[in-house]
Formats: sequence, structure tokens, C-alpha cells
Amino acid sequence: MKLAATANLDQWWWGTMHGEATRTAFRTCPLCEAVCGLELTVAGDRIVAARGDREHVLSAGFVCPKGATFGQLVHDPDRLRRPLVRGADGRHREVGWDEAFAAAAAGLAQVQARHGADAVAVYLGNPNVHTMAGPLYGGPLVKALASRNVYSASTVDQMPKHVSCGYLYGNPDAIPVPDIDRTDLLVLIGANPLESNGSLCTAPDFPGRLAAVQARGGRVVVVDPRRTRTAAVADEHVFVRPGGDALLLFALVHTLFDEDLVALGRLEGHVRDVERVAGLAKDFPPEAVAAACGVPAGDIRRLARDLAAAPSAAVYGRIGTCAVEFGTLTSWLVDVVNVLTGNLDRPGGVMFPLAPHARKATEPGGKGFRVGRWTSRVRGLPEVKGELPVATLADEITTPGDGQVRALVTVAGNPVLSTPNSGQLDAALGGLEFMVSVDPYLNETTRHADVILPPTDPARVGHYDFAFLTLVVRNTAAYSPPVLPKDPGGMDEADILARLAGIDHERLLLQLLQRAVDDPGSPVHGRDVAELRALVGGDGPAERLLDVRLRLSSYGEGFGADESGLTLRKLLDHPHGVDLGPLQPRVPEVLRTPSGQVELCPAPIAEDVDRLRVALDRPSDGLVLVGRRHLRSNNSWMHNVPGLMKGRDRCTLQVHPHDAAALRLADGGRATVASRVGTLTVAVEITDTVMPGVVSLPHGWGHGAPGTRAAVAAATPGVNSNILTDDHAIDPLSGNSVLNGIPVTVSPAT
Ligand SMILES: Nc1nc2c(c(=O)[nH]1)N[C@H]1C(S)=C(S)[C@@H](COP(=O)(O)OP(=O)(O)OC[C@H]3O[C@@H](n4cnc5c(=O)[nH]c(N)nc54)[C@H](O)[C@@H]3O)O[C@H]1N2
Ligand SMILES: Nc1nc2c(c(=O)[nH]1)N[C@H]1C(S)=C(S)[C@@H](COP(=O)(O)OP(=O)(O)OC[C@H]3O[C@@H](n4cnc5c(=O)[nH]c(N)nc54)[C@H](O)[C@@H]3O)O[C@H]1N2
Ligand code: SF4
Ligand SMILES: [Mo]
Repeated sequence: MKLAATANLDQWWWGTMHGEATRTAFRTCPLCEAVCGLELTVAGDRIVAARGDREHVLSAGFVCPKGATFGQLVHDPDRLRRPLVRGADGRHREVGWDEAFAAAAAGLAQVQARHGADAVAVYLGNPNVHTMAGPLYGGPLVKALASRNVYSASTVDQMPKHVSCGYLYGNPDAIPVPDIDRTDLLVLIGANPLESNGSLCTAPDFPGRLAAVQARGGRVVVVDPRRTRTAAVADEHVFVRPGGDALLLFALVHTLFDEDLVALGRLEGHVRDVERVAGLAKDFPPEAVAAACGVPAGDIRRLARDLAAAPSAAVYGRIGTCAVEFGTLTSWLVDVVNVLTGNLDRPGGVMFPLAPHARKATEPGGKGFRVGRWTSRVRGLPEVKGELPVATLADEITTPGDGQVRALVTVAGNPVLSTPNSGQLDAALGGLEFMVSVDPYLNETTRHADVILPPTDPARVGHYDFAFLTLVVRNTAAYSPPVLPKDPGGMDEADILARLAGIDHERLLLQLLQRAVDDPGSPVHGRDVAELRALVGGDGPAERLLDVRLRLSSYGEGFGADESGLTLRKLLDHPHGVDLGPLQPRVPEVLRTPSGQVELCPAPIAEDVDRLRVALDRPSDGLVLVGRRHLRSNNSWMHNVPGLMKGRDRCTLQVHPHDAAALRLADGGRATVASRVGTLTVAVEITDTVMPGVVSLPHGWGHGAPGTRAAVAAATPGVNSNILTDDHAIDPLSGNSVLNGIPVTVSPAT
């Protein structure tokens, strides 16, 4: 077999060069939402090669440059392996774990005792969804801190989608994904999976899957203010003015009603308030939105007809539909179009995955979704899903008064580079009384921490994707055991978070079992907790929680109820994953709305349409800034991997040739970019892949700050685009930051 041959060659090569025996290990890649299977070559305590696992049930050998350099990331000499505390001189020094935890506990307790629980804020960053510890221990940590000041990367990312799904389906986590392997027409709006490898849509090998759509006679359409790599392989690319998608989508909805193309299909009888949506769409005919969104009316009508006529179609939106001015409206309209064309919950449309650890309900209906149970102190912004918008974290730290934030805990986050008006946040963190970071790097954010608790590297812990197996295009289960032996002086993230929160692993496990025993819908209802506990498998605390979740799921073994069902043991026996089949229709069972139906026209969303009407007549002549992702970056934190930093400078300001001429900018020259909140200087790249009037700068750069420890990143620091993004530009329904469509002025740097 070819696979074995290449692996053996690699092992042979390493063995010959180093006189060392090697072995092969398999592990899910934790670096993006595609969750590819990796085949790792291990020599002693080192990963010496990584490639795609060709037998993996979901990724079938696909790998990207980040997965391929997994070993370099794991063995990065700048990675922290022991805790650090900051001395009076401001410098960090290594200490033992007991000393670090004692300092963390004392610092937090002191602030809470003096100023109350809300004086300690917590920020949870993106990699929390890429570990087992994050989903299992993040919640308990937040609960233990008992503060209303909870922030996360969700409000610079997908919160609008949670809010729109919360209202539509009654559950903010019921997010339908495009059934990409069966669709006839895929419309990608504000998504660039050829660089990002997909998001809120777990589909390893996006390039191959898109090519397969086309190979079976289907079409791919991309809507983006940039002609991205994804747009380049699509059948059609539509340039849209940043922030204009809500108008474009409303015009699609208008056309569907106007031309009598609405057909709910199998959703008939499960959707309410369709007529109210028709009423709202009246104000948005294609001819009225064309100027503001930059898409000709004829193109909009044609796209609406294509969506209605396709045997199946899926509209999918990502960052360009969320981190924008009308984020929730846009995210809602994506699903409205899918519903009105009969494509929600049908094969080839958009569908609800069923994760291996999830349990289906028997009946539709529930309490529904609401926001604003409390509001932020300074700006009065509503709570959403238990958290506040990270765009107001700096306000809460710097504004004196009762309830002022004086201490911060960050877990897997770098908000100094990733959140808007980050110059302000950087300064605010410097003024905190106390800060703890759970993070393996001394970076732009953690340099402000008094205590840094670094989790052991990902090769030494087990892995299961609680988040992404909920968003997968084909139901799949996979668990990876640790690849390398434990570092005797290191600490697993589950242990760090548990100790920080004062949680006992065993108690958490017994609580989970107790809840199951008490639940009339559970397969173990009425059984004895101690008896079940004796049956739980798994080498670590996270693994034991996983085993319980798997066994109690809809696929589960049910603690003896179904011998063939899922257990952790079964996943251990299947290192390439277990295929659970194509996505299945789930309406109405998946609906948690009070009506038990899809509530297509939620009042809070309908009210926000007034704001959109105003945008119809707004002049759109100034320059606006949008972001951009690159295949070899991962937000802010992988620029220290040498293998990913080869090639030319990626942190450039892309400018259209017409704009460059008007602004007297030269390719390779430098430009000064200014927004309401900040100014920076950056290299110019002139390209017609951005539309006129739009400039683009990637985020996650701006390294090399004093006190950080990342030598490779510091050598190619780039600039921080979030110096320019505006903390006061917020989608009001979700609290999500507007990171695209930022008004800027650009001039040649002197
Ligand atoms: N290589 C790599 N992969 C990643 C990441 C990374 O940093 N690097 N980050 C991961 C994370 S955290 C996430 S959330 C995902 C994001 O996944 P994606 O959303 O697929 O990634 P982006 O490249 O940000 O794509 C957003 C696109 O929206 C476009 N856009 C900007 N404004 C607008 C607008 O107003 N309307 C429209 N229609 N389009 C607009 C941008 O030009 C861009 O092409 O990627 C993940 N994967
Ligand atoms: N302008 C602009 N800004 C953006 C975006 C954009 O498109 N444009 N995208 C936004 C999006 S989608 C996101 S998700 C955010 C990301 O925002 P953040 O999550 O705040 O930032 P990251 O750069 O992902 O930083 C991850 C941190 O986690 C640490 N880390 C890595 N692995 C682990 C681990 O296993 N455990 C722990 N404890 N720590 C770990 C890293 O060292 C780093 O400090 O950025 C947002 N910011
Ligand atoms: S696509 Fe994502 S999951 Fe797959 S190898 Fe690359 S970084 Fe890892
Ligand atoms: Mo993200």
C-alpha cells in the first residue's frame, strides 16, 4: 500500500540519519476547524514528521501546511513549559506549580475580597474550542469565578450566528451546516475556506469538496469584496461592498416572494411568520439595494432564481457575514433564504449535524432564546449567552466606579491582537491590579499577566472535538490518545483549569452521572451512580467525562443498553475515526422554540431592520478596511513556527490599482492608514483582487512587543490591524464587533 510505503520511507530515513527507532501515531489536528487526521512519525520524545492520515474517515489524507508543521509547533523552544510569575521589576521568572497556583489564588481572592466577584473578568480565547479541557472545564471555571464579566473570542467571531439560530430554532448552538458533499449549488458569503479551511462547517479538504461539487455538475458561487483563492476556483464571484450582504440577501428574499419562488418543501407546517418576512422584504427590491451593496439588480434576481431552481442549494456565510455592521441580520437572512427555498434540513441543503456526544430530544419545543439578562456596566450592552462583548472589556477596566474590573483571567486568548481598538486594551491591561493567563506563550497579552500557567503541549494530551463534531458535514466520531509521554514537570490543561477553579475532577464526573440518573430521558434514568461510576473508562479526567458523554448520547452504548453503541473504548479501537453516516433531517426534533416551529421572523431581528433601511440611502464613497486570512497563519499565535514563516511578507495592505493611483501609493511602498481609533504604517500591495474602495489587512500580527518571547514571530512582526478597528462599532443584537467595513483614510507614509 502506498500509505505504508511513504510512512516507512520516512521512518527509514529518520532511522538512518539518527540511528533511532521510530513509530507511527495518529492524532486529530487541533489547529483549525477542519479537524484533519494526522499521521505522525515519532522518534523517542519527538515528532519528526506529520502528514495527512489517508485512512481517516473524514479527512482521507488531507493536510495543510499548519498540520504538516505540527511537530515544530509542539517542540517550539519558545513554548512555556513551566509557570511564570512577574516580579516587581516587571520581568517574568520560572517558578514551581505550587508557588504559581498559590500566587494566582491569592491575587484573585484579594481582588474579589476587596471589590466583589465582578471585579475579576475572564476572557476565553479561540483555542478553548480546540482542546478537551476548554469545553469541559471552561464552564466550571467561569461558574467558580461567579463574575458577570465574562468575555470571549465569540464576540469577535460567530456570536451573530448564535443569536440568529437562537431565535430561529430556540437553541443558539443549533447551527445548520452546508451539506457540501450532496449540494447542487453552494453559495459562500464572506467565507474563504481555501485559506481558512472552513469555519462553522467542519469539512477537511475544502478544495477537494468544492471540486467535487463542480465535478458532479453543481456550481459554486462566492460573494466577497475580494477575489479570494476560493473565489478563483468558484464558477462565479460576486464583488459585494463590505457590510452590504444584508441588503443583498434581503433582495434575494424579496425576489423569491416577488417572483413566486418560495417553496418550503418538507419544512411546510414547521415554519411560522413567513408572511411577516415577506412584509419586511418589500422595502428591499434588488433595484433599490444595488447601489448600496454594489451588486447589479439583474445578478441578484438571477441568483435568487438559481437558488430556487436548483435541486438542492446551500447558502453559507462566515466571518464576512458575522463580523460586520448588520451581523445578526445577515446571519439570519442566510438561513431565511435557505428556509424559503426549501433547503433547510434537506440533503444537499443546510442540515443539523448530530455530534457523537449529543442526545436527540424526543419532542420539539422549549424555552426559546433570549438575551440581555444583564447588561455591561459602562456601555449598557446586553449579555448574550452568558457573556458581554469583548469590545467593551477595556471600558470596564478603565472606567472607575462600583463594579470596575480590576483583575483578569485569560485562557487561550490574545485579545491585545485580536480585539478592536486593541491599543486601548493593551494599555488597560497594564493598569490591572492582577492578571492570570493560562497560555503556552509569553505574548502581547500574557506579558501583562502576574502569573502564567502554561498547559502541556497538544502531543501529550488526548483530543476530542466537542465543538467541531457538532458542526461537521458528515457525522463522525474520533478520539486521539496522547502521542508523547507526559512531561513530568508539566501540567495538563484540564488539571490547570480544575485547580484554578477549585474543582475536584471526581466530583464533576459524579455530578454528570447524577444528572443523567435524574433525567427521565436518559438511558440510565433511575440507575445507581456508584454502579455507573465503576463502569466508566478513560485514563484521565477529561477522558472519563468524554466516555460518559459518548455512552449517554444518541449513538451511545448507554451503560449496557446497546452493546454496539459508542464508548471511549470503541473510539480508541478506531484511530482513524468512526463514520456515523451522512447528515439526517432533524426538524422538528431539533427545535427548542416555544412554538416548536422555526420562528422565521423574531421580533428583535425585525426591529433591527429599521437600521438597515437607513443604510439603503447612505453614500458609500469612502475607503473601508476588511480583513484577510492566510493559509499559514492561525489568528495571532502560529507566527513562531519557522516552517510557516517562509516566503514573502503577508502582512500587507492590499489596495486596488485605481485607489492606489488616486492616493499616489506605490507597490511595495509604505502607507499610513488611519481610522477613528488608531493609525499605523504598513507595506502596500497593489492588486485588483480587492474591489475599488476596499483595502485589506490581515489580523493577528504586530509581534515583538517588549516582554514577549517568540523569536521567530518577532523577526517578522507585521502590524496589528486591530489598532484600526473600532470598539464602538458593534452589531447591537449580538454584541459582536464590526471588524470589516471600517472607514479608513490612506496616504503615502513619509
Ligand atoms: N489559515 C487560517 N485558518 C483559519 C484561521 C486563520 O487565522 N488562519 N482562523 C480560524 C478562525 S478563528 C475562523 S473564525 C475561521 C474564519 O473562516 P472564514 O470566514 O472562512 O475566513 P476569512 O478568511 O476571515 O474569510 C472571510 C471573508 O470575508 C470577506 N469579507 C470581509 N468583509 C465582508 C463583507 O462585508 N461581506 C462579504 N460577503 N465578505 C466579506 C473577506 O474578504 C474574507 O475573504 O478561520 C479559521 N481558520
Ligand atoms: N481584525 C480582525 N480581528 C479578528 C478577526 C478578524 O477576522 N479580523 N478574527 C477574530 C476571530 S474569528 C477570532 S476566533 C479571534 C481569536 O482571538 P483570540 O482567541 O484572542 O486570539 P488567538 O490569536 O487565537 O490566540 C490564541 C491564544 O491561545 C494560546 N494557545 C494556543 N494553544 C493553546 C492551548 O492549547 N491552551 C491554551 N490555554 N492556550 C493556547 C496562544 O498562545 C494564544 O495566546 O480573533 C478575532 N480577531
Ligand atoms: S486544515 Fe486545519 S485541521 Fe487540517 S491540517 Fe490544516 S490546520 Fe490542521
Ligand atoms: Mo474565529
